Amino acid sequence: MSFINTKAGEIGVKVVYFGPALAGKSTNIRTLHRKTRPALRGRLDEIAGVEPMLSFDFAPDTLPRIADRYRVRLHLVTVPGPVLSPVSRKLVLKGVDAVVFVADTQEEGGELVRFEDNVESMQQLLTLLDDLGVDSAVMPMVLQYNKRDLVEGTALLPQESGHSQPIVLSTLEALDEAINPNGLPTVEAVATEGVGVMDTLRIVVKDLLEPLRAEYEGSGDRYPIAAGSSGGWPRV
Ligand SMILES: Nc1nc2c(ncn2[C@@H]2O[C@H](COP(=O)(O)OP(=O)(O)OP(=O)(O)O)[C@@H](O)[C@H]2O)c(=O)[nH]1
Ligand SMILES: [Mg+2]
Repeated sequence: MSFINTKAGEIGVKVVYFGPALAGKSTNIRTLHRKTRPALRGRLDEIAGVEPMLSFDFAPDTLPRIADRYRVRLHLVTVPGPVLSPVSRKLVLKGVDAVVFVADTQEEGGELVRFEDNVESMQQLLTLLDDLGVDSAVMPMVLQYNKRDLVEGTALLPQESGHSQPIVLSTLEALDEAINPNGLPTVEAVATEGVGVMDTLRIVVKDLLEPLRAEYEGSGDRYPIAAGSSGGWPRV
């Protein structure tokens, strides 16, 4: 649910990075924080502990203003990795405007991520959105297929990972079939190297602009504002 800050001249939207443990959600957020200009972004907030979370906000200067005057400020937040309690994930999802689902294309090896974890995590996401009354069919969502640098059959060095079994990768076709039946946009990524990270965010934000315009420029119905008008009151 977006919110308007008239004093700052901004509309805030919440983009949640969801996905199974160790898929690379935090790496995405850290990379984005590093790559954005300090003048445009807030501080990287980190909550440590058993349910770690990361967040920061960022107002891209390349986005068009909404209702001629409001900048869009993105509030990017990760859900906690270990699924101790779905309640905390649900709380993070409260008020969500868009989701980046980070899937791990590594099936086995090293940190032992499994194909089923992606499937379970997607099911959990859809259930939680439903619980929150969010229509997942219309909410902007992008799937990021991460860890595309890993090479099938090679072994991670024991000192890096603590494991030495060979890496098995999920095929993108199998993942698409299992977690993307409706053909959401997908981006292949290597979050540790920054590959695909900006592209993922760009796609989801592009899909957010239309609903924001509809909401604040009243393009639909009750309180229409003339196109190009700078004096109208946005609908809040
Ligand atoms: N090889 C490779 N490793 C990656 C990539 N992205 C993340 N990792 C590694 O995967 C591990 C988990 O990354 P995180 O970003 O902490 O994952 P997360 O989804 O935030 O994990 P939780 O918060 O525990 O759920 C770390 O060791 C990362 O360095 C990638 O693209 N390639
Ligand atoms: Mg994390």
